Amino acid sequence: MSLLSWLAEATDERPDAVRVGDDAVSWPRLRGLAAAVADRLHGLDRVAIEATPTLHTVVGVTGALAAGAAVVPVPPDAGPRERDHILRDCGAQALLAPSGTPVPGGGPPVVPVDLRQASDTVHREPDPRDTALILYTSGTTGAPKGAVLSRRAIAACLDGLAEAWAWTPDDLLVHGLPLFHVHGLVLGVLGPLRVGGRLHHVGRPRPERYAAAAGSLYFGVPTVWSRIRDDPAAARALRPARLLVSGSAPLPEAVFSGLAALSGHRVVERYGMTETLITLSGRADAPRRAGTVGTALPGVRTRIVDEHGAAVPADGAAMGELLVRGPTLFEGYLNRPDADAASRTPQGWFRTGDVASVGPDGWHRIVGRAATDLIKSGGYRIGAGEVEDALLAHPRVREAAVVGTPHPDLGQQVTAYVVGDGISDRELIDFVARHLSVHKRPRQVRLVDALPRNALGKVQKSLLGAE
Ligand code: MLC
Ligand code: AMP
Repeated sequence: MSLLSWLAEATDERPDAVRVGDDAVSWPRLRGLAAAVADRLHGLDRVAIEATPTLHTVVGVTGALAAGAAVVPVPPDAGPRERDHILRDCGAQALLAPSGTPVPGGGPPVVPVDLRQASDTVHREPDPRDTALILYTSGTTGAPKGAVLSRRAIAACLDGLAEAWAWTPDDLLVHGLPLFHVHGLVLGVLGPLRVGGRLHHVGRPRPERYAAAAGSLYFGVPTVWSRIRDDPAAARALRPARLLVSGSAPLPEAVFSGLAALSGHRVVERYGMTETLITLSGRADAPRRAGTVGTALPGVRTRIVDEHGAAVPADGAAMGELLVRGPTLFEGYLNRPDADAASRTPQGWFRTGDVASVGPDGWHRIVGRAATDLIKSGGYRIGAGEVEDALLAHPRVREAAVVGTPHPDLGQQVTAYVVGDGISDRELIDFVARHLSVHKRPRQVRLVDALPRNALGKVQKSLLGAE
């Protein structure tokens, strides 16, 4: 069966099967546009794409997948440092982007996606074990790593979610999430192309755009749901929907209950990672409980262990690190066997780094993270080390320590403590925003005389308000 099985077969000619911003296409038209992209990419193994929230991205990703290439989304606001790293590390042979897009020296040729060009070539379905996506994601230190995701892992994830959420071709999915991560791209674009059901991507996840879209199924990160809760007219407009889903970061209980009061919906929460795709979720046909991320999806197994690797009791209270295994797991980090080995136990469980508890009924709660150096801000995963490296590249910065601090809208915000010479906080925020993706910039910079260090000289982040 094709990875994008619904798209491969759909005959429905309605002109708005897939709408992104102001552009819309029918299923057969999308198939034809993607086939034209696949014709041009035929024979390539790895194709990067400038992942703007546009129909061009949907067509480009679909076409590259049809051609059997591994797709590498590049965040459109990635600064030169991040873009250079991604393109070099993945060895992309082409970059799908508007003509004239600058590429670093020796970078791949730019191939534009042309929404006027369709083809009726039927490309052979690649092996399910082949790579579908390489998604770059932050670790605690260094530059982002490419997580290699197979076609069958994505298929397993989407089929599990379709079952849990009763997602069918009758749904209209609405969201406005970025198209370079699991949430917006895998669930939010490949989901409808496999499961069926129309898609309306509203460009950016603004409350009034969600309200106006009249969808049946909505996806958002907690920051989006909290902004909708704070806009009662938008929240009330979601009453006719079938299901609201939250993920990528913890949904505060006050947002859950505020939305329930205004919209009549108890949001379904699900949990996942770039490396594991979605592994736990609430269900459409089960009660929703605030503060929990539900039960294991089909084929997924979980284990919660103490610091010695021993399983903690499934009593809803004992906490430990969450380990997962199952058909949705990634193949490994590209070019990083060291990081790969460290991410799994000798028995093959993936270490999520999240601290969790599980009840006797299999309901999981995520209670925190084991490492403080991974920050979740607005649903984006941000490595403290990468932001520190960017700050240290500024000639007047001598020392830098980055932590996540509580933020009412974003969950956590990136806060930087900097020792520098004659430099302003604004200058440093803009400097990071120019070199890395804009969402990785510190929201606050505190200029200090010295960083707190222990006797071994290691920065004591717990004294800096780190969560
Ligand atoms: C601000 N801007 C700057 C700037 N400061 N530009 C240049 N220099 C500066 N110093 C601009 C930005 O470019 C942007 O412009 C605008 O200001 C706001 O930027 P922002 O920080 O992105 O906006 P904000 O409103 O705070 O974003 C909130 C948000 C966003 C919720 C919309 O964080 C978001 O989309 N989050 C989703 C993350 C996500 O999908 N995560 C899933 C990971 S997968 P402009 O022009 O663009 O408005 C995963 C697995 C799983 O976790 O379980 O799902
Ligand atoms: P990413 O790799 O960007 O997909 O981020 C994965 C991380 O997001 C996980 O390790 C969790 O820390 C966090 N996360 C995702 N979904 C949830 C959720 N529902 N509740 C709490 N944390 C979540």
